Amino acid sequence: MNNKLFIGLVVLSAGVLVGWYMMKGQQAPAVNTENVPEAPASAGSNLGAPGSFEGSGSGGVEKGGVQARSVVTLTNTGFAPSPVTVKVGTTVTFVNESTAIMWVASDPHPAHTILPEFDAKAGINRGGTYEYTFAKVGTWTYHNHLNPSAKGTVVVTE
Ligand SMILES: [Cu+2]
Repeated sequence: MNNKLFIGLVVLSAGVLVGWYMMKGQQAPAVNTENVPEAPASAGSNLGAPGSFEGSGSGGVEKGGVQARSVVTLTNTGFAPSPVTVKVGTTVTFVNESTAIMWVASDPHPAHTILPEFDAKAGINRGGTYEYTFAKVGTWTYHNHLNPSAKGTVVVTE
């Protein structure tokens, strides 16, 4: 009896979903256009860096893990890429693509004391972002304050 109503609802829902995805797609590049320095081609100081910081599939990853663009995505499997290596002064954008609320904060949980300013100080919904500009050289570990088993590392170099 209500087939028409049901089909109408399905079409409406699909439209809303498509619209949401398009908006989401537009947000991601827009936040990366400011304050992200281009990595110079002559990153010679990283040649002898110990360990391998292979990113997990992000298009912006260069050899050695130094990135011109710095975006870390939280999905239901955790933060990626991690670790990520950036130059001091780089703004890293954390994008919440998980199905839960994201609260990026520096270790240790729950005190957040190794880099107290590196703390979203609030939950960020799916599709939202948190940006932090790393002004101090060091290896900064962090976690999702609302799900502390999700961990990540940002290595900040000169
Ligand atoms: Cu915490």
